[in-house]
Formats: sequence, structure tokens, C-alpha cells
Amino acid sequence: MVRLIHMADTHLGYRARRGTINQWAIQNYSRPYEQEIYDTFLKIMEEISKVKNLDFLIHCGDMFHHPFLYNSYPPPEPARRTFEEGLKIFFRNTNNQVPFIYIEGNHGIFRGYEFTPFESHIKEEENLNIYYFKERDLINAIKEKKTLKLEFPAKKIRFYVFPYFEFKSFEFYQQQYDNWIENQRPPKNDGFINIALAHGSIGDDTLHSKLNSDDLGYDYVALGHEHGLKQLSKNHYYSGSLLPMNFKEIFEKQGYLVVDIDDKTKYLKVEKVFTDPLLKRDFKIITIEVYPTQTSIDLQKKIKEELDPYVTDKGFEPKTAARLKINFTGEITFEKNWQINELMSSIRRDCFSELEKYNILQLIWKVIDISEILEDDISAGKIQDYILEKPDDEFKTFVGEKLNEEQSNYDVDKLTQIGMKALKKALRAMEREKEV
Ligand SMILES: [Mn+2]
Repeated sequence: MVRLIHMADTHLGYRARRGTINQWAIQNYSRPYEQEIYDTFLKIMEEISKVKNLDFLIHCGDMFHHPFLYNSYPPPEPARRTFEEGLKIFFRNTNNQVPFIYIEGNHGIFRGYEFTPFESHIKEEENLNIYYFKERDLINAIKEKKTLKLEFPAKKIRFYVFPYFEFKSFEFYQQQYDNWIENQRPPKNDGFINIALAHGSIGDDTLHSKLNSDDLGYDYVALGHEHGLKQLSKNHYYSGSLLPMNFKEIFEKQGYLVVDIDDKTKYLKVEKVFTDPLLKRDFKIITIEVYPTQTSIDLQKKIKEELDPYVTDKGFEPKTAARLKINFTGEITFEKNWQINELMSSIRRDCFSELEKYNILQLIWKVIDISEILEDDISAGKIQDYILEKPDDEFKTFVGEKLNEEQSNYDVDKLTQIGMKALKKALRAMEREKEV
């Protein structure tokens, strides 16, 4: 039997930003949520290094959060130190006998650079038991039409590695990748266990369809990039991150996987170890119902009630301070929207200035208007406030004049309706773009 641990998407150096109090967890060193991820990572490295009969540790990318996309800051110093510390713990407890296999994801790499923050911490003289693959290795393999794999003949196991690569960004890349991927097809029935490591997702077109399916016939496909722990098929798994990072991810589970594969039958046993329960703070979405006749005072009272559990004698505590998002739903007029924003800005100012009182790390909000779902409701008055006094009438006059000029006879009312729908849709798209 071969036993491996599959983890991914640690995102060391991630910091909660939007609507977050400007406080340190450790003075001039790390931010509260950032520190919680470091603490959890070190705890987990300790834990997995003590797993009995472990043969391999595999990590499917995004060890560091920075740099990514056009943000070219390197990982913060504590992220790099935590990483080194994590490696030290793992290799010390395993007597350097368990190989650690890593593929790069889309985070933690400088675009266009070939040297990565991860690599800068692998000191060759230390002879750590690390196997490391980055985009450049993949590109070279494609150029040379070679297989990109790692073989351990004594254990009769092979790892086919797929570091993150945007093969769909150019047609040329895609063609080359399509051709090359056949090199990653394992030989049949030669007694080896064949495992794939990939960083990517079908959702954003960064995972090849042959990897998403059973086409290549791997015994296990270890995936990174999606942050929730989930099983895609019989032998395809995302381990997820260690903790949720944003408010979407609180609805998912995170953790790591202990994978046992029988060397004869290839029978797979996957144990899910959830790490999200280690979260030491409230991280949640609160929903508040809003209605037009509600006074500002009533609304304020309601919000304060919801924040009451976070008013404590000890005040702000970096380790337990809550991450909160309030969703306001209901029939929301423009005035209501304005009122909510005013109220929330002022409440957040209070929370963040009264450190001896509130234990809140992050406070953001979103206004969700139920009338947005009512397609035919164009008289709600909120669009008027954005652009025009009376958009329906003005639009109708405009269309009427144009049609008159053209001397055609369309149904002006119908056209107005269509026009208003288009306008609403555009406004909604604009709103969505503002969201982070
Ligand atoms: Mn990723």
C-alpha cells in the first residue's frame, strides 16, 4: 500500500483587506487573519508529519498568495518564514524520509520570471527531500515533447505533474498542449501506481479536459486551485485550502486528504480531514430584512442587535475578532440604499475606533434589492435617481422622435420597455463590477 497526503492552496501571506480594521496580530509583522493561516499551516505540518506510514506529501500549488496577476509584491516576510518553519517541522519529524512534491499554481509566481518565491527557499546544500515543478518545466517538456513526471521505482509509483499553465490563452499554446498531453499517458498494466498532480479548474478553463476526465487513466488525480475540499469523481479530488479566505468560501469545507492506494488492486481509500473547524473566529454572513417604512432608528437598532455578540469586555482580540458581512435584503429604494450606506459607514467607524469594546476584524455589507428580480418593474424610481429625472418618459420621447425622423412605425411602448430593460441590465452589470 502507498499512503500520501494531498494538500493545496495554502495561500500563505493572504490578508483580509476590504473593510478590515488596521490592526496587527503581531506588531509590525502580520495581520490577524494572515497570522491565523500561518498558525493553522504550522499546526497541520506538525500533524501530517506524524501520520503513520506516510510515503509522500503532495501539494498542488498556491503555497504563497503573493505575487499574483498584476500584483507583483513578493510574499510578506512572515509568509516566507512560516513556510521555512513548516518545512523544518515536516522534514525533522519524518527524518527527511518522506518526499514532498510541489507544483506551482497561479499564485506565488512572478509573471514572466523563472525564479519563484518557493524556489528561493529550497537550499540545495540542505538536501531537503523536495521535488519541485514550475511553469518553465512544463514549457520545456512541451518544447522537447517529453513526459513531465517523477518516478519512484522502488515504490512502483509515478507522479505526472501539471503545474499551472494558461494553455488556453493562445490558440498556439492550446494546440501544443493538446499534442503534448498524450506524453502524459501512463503505460498500461506495468504494475505502477499512476498519480496526476494538477493546478487548475474546468470552471475557468485552466484544467485540460483529459485531466478532468478519466481519459488518461490515472489511479488518482490530485487537484489544486479550487478552495473547497471536494470529490469530483471516483478518483478526482480537490483538497481545498486550510481555511476559507473570502465570504464565498465559508460555505465550503477545507482540509487535506489522506490517500491510500493498494499497490496490487489500485483500490483507493480517501480519508477527508477537515481543517476549517480550526477557525478561531466567527466568519459569517448576517442577513437583515429591510422594508420601505422602516425608520433609520429602527434599522440602526436591528444592526446593533446583530453586532451585540461582538461587544465584549476584552474588546479587540486579533485571534478571535470576527469577519462579518451583512446582506441587506428586501424592497430597497434609492433612499434606503443611501441610508444603509450612511448607517453602516458610521457603525463601522464606531466598531473600529472603539477597540476596548468591539471584537470585529472585518465589517462589510451588501444591499440586495428583491425588486431586481421583478423584470417588469421599471417604475421603481431608483434608476431615475441614478441618471435621469424620468427615464421612462424621456426615453419614450427620444424613441418617438427618432422613429418619426425615420418614418417607421414600431410600437413605441414596447421599444421603451426594451430600452428600460437594457438600461437596468447595464446598471446591474456596473454594480457587479464594483463588487470585490
Ligand atoms: Mn490557484
